[in-house]
Formats: sequence, structure tokens, C-alpha cells
Amino acid sequence: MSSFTVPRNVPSFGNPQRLAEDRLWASSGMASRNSRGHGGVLDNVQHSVDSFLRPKSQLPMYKDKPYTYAGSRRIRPHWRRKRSLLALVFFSICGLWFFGFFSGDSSSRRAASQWSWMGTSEAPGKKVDWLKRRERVVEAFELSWDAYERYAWGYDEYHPIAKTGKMMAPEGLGWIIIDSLDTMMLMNLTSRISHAREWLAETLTWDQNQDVNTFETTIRMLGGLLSAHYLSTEFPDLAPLADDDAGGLGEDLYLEKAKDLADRLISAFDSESGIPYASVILSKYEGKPSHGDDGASSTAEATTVQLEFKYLAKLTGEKFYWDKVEKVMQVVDDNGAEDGLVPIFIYPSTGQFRTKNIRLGSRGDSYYEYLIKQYLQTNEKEEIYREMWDESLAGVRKHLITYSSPSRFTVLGERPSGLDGALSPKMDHLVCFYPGTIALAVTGGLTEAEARKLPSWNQQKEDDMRLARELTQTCWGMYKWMATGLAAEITYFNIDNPPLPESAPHNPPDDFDPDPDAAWRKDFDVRANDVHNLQRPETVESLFYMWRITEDPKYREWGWEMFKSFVNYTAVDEGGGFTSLSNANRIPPVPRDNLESFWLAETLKYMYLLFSPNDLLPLDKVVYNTEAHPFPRFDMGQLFSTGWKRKPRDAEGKIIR
Ligand code: DMJ
Repeated sequence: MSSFTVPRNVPSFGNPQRLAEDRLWASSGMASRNSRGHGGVLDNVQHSVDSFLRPKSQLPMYKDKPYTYAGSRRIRPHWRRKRSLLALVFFSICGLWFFGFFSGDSSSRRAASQWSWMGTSEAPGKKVDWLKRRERVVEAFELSWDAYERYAWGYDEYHPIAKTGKMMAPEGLGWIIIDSLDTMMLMNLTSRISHAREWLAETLTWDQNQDVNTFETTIRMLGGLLSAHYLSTEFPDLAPLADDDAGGLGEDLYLEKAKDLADRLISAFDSESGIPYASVILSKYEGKPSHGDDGASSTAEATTVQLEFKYLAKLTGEKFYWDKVEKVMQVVDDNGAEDGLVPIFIYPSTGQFRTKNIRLGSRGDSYYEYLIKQYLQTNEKEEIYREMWDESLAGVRKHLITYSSPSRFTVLGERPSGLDGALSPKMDHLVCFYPGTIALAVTGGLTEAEARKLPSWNQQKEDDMRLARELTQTCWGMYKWMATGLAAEITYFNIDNPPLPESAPHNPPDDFDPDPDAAWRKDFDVRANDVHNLQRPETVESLFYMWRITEDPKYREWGWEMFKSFVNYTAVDEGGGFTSLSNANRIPPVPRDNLESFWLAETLKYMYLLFSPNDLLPLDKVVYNTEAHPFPRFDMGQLFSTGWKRKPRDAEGKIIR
């Protein structure tokens, strides 16, 4: 299948287990504010954006431009080289025109068509053209990507206002490039993919003396490469490669880079307990404990690498990857966390939890996400993960859910001092992945209408869907509450003392009255330190799941409104693309001058999927990793199985010692 090098971290190739695996493998064959158009991040921002987003007939031809590179290792036919040269000259002229060199009175021209696409063609009652809206998302992606490519190509960070880049490792990690690959495939951005592939083939090396975060590198880089492999092999019509594709080393390019990286990352799991160290030194194949937190790793980080390594195990037939990441789940579960809710730190040395702090925000979030997604990834055969998910959701209801005052929005709070301590009515934006994931768990990816017809439908599922709807509405309220329409990093809620239990009656308003004195606004509170918006995806992620599952168009409309706020308030002048905000609660907002790679990997991808037909990567066939990289669901076959059992528990769920 591919020319893999021998991994550095595998057990003896002569052992009997290994031989059995190889035989099996060989036989398996698996080889409103917006209409004003004022107050964006910087003056004239909208002018630049508009230049990209105005109707095609007026657009400079700057879309999906072809590339020619002297360094290409493949010799290209003469006629193609000539054509490329002509194209280069042509597009250079277009580029100069775009930047105003030849365009005459550009400001009046721009003002005339400013934001012409926002609202004007959408008379009330007129059928919404979702594909047209989706095209706007593609244009926003192109704007971001092209800015990165122009000003910071190959850098891991991009600062859109300074228009500079920064490396995270001596030779770069491809942080933005790799995280964007599958989004570009979905959007059919072929020439941009070619450029990215060339960089991968000719520049990317993992052999660098650099410590990297185990989790972040797994979900973004390993996940990005694996989903690029998945989409390019299973959906060859998405952004097909040309026969003279630059850097075209065949379909294994992504997989080979993924495997090389995985062999380095897997060294993080060589701790006493099997819980991965927070970091890995890439060139040394060596794990490294966290500098802070007494050497403990984040629980979410340790338990949000399983989908990636299990898919890689399936692709390569290397059971080793599977076993390493699965062991983590056992070590975590052997702690016997009360009601399925886990503290947010865990020691690699002992496998014991550190602190009592429990939350579904940072450091806790994706532990819960990967419980249900591991169950779905292997076609719903690993009951253990379903059981752990169900237990944790019951724990969330019992300990973390309350209602705000006076309007009674559903709040998913935190227990910083453990389950016996007080409930903190604080919600990180990160928590907003949860409602969509609840809906996914209820139906397994079917629509709600389909799932309701199954004999397995019951009151619990009914209640879970209600919770999913309520929490989605709360998360959307976090956006509506802010001046820019873009949520803060953290939102607090006014709650009763003592907090209302989950069973309390509650009936929040369906709509968010725009009146600045509307009662619903009293329920929410954002502190001065938390007003930043990092272009995070969690709410649009939930909107995407909720739309696909409930088929209620309001989720799509909310997504469109959110998209317009991003365009209106985070676009950067001079073709810089889009930026995070330091203050999203004032107009104009205060920019932060940073582009998060998950803007390209997740936020824009979920928008694109939200506006796409529902059969694009259907929810009952794929599973998205926590960075929105889609992987296929698969059967475990004979090689793989759940290699552990939960310790027996008593009626209260406590481990029987
Ligand atoms: C992403 O890297 C992932 O979604 C992760 O699970 C949480 N943080 C960011 C996005 O907010």
C-alpha cells in the first residue's frame, strides 16, 4: 500500500502477536448590525472584504489561482510550463489590479457595492438559496487562506494585521496548512491544495528538536493528515489532483506524513501509567511532562487522541497504536469518577486524578465528546463507551445543570471544588460543543424524525433532545448578548441561591428581543477579562449537528447570522483575512491580530457543512474528530477489539474495591 519506514516505537517484529496481526492485516483487504456595514475591526475593512465577496461579475479573477514553483521535483511538460508562465503573468496583473494599482477611484467603486450581498437579495419570505450562502463561506475561506499564503506562507502562526508569521518549531509544523487541507478539499480548491501538497512534500519534516503539545499536535496535525487521506482516497472527486500535481507523490503523501508524526507522538504514552505526557520532543521520540500543574496532563488532552490513533491503526494494521490509546481510557475509568464526571487533571506517573475541579470547558470538554465518538467510530460495537457517555450525561444533569434568572435559560456550570462544592454558573465557549454532541448521541447521526420511528426511541432520548435544544439556545444567546454578535470566551449567568435543580420548571423565551433593556439580557453576564472572541467553532458545530438532526431551519439561520457577524467585525484591512478579537463587546471591536488555525479547520468548515446538502459527509457514516476532521466509521474486524473491562460498580456507581 505505501512505503512506510519501520516505526521507532513498535514492539519486536518477531513476536507471535505481531505475526498474527500481520497475517490478519494481509488477509483483511483493508489496505442587522450587518446591514450598517460600519464599525468593523479597522476602517475600510469591509472594502477589502467586499472586493472578495462582491458578485462574481465584478470580481477580479483571483479565485483558485494556479501556482508554479521552481522547486517542484517533478518535471512538467513544456507546454504546461509555458501555460503556467502565462498564467503567472495574468494573475500577477489581476493581483495588482486588486490592490488598487490600476483600478482608478477604488474607494467610490467599493463604497457603491459595499456588502451588496448582505441581505439585499434576500427579501423576507423569499426562499433562501443556501448554496449561494455557502459560496460566501468559500469566499471567506479564500480570503483568509490567500492572505496567509501571501504574507506568512509556511509559518505556523499568522498575524493578519501585522501581516507577519511566526514559527512554532525551527522549520515549521505546517500548523495552518495541514489543519486546512480537508476544508479545501470539501470546497474544491484544487490549486490551493496543490500548493499545500508541494509544501508537505518538499518542506515539511517532523524531525525537529522541538517539544510540541501531544494533544494539539494529534488533533490538528495527525487528524488533519488522516482526514486528508480519507477524503482524497474515498472521495476522489473532491478537489481532484491533476496529473501534473505539484508535489504529487501519490495518495500516500498524507498517510506517510501522518505515520511519521504518529510514531513520534506515541512516545508520549510511555509513562508509568500509560497516561500520555503533555508534550513530546519530536526528534527524540520522547515524552515530556507538563512544566506546570505538578507534571499532570489535562484529562481532556489525554482522552482526546483515541479517534486519531485508532483510525491510523485501522489504516496501517498496527495494533500498537490502538492499544496505547485505549489503555488511557482504562486508566482514567479505573479512578472510579463519581457519576462519570472526571476532574480536569491526571498524573502520567500514577494515573490518578489531580484536583477535584470538574467542568465541560477547558481541560474537560472533549473527554466527554470522545466517549460517544469512540462508540460511533467502531460502528456502535464498543458498548463500554456508550455506557460511560450515558453515565456522564446523567452526571451532568445531576450536578452541573441549572437555570438562569429571570428568564430560565439552561446553564451547564462547573464544580471547581468537586461535586460537593458550589456550582459556578460559568460557561466557557468551549462547552458549546455539548448540545450538538448530545443530539448526535441520541440519534447516532440519523435525523430525529428517522430515529423516532425506531423501537429504541424512549423518554430518555426525548429528554436528551430537549436538553440539546435548550443548551443550543443558551449558546446562541451568548452571541446575541454581545455588541458584535460574536460570543465571549466565557459567559456567566445569574442563578438562584441555591441553584435550581435540573428538574425545575423552566421556559425561556424562544426569541432574543433586540431591545437593549429586554429581560433576557439580565440572565447573561460577561466579565471584562473574558470579552475576547477567538473565532471558536463550538457553537456553529452544535448548530451544524442540530440542523442535520432536527432539520429545524432556525439553526441554519443562526449560523448565517453568526457568519455575517464574523465577516462584518473580524475582517482585516488590506486583504489580511480575518482575526481574533480582544474585545468583541464593543463597536468597533478591538482586534487581537491572530488567526487561529481552527477558524479554517473548524469554524468555516462547519459553516460550509451547515449550508450544504445533508448528504455531504452524512452524520451516520463519518465521525468528526474534535478539530472537525472527518474520519470514516469502520468495523473493528478480527484485529481490533475493546481490550478492557470496567471495574465492577455498586448500585451507586462506586467501584467495588
Ligand atoms: C480546537 O482545537 C478543538 O475544537 C478543541 O477540541 C477545543 N479547542 C479548539 C477550538 O476552540
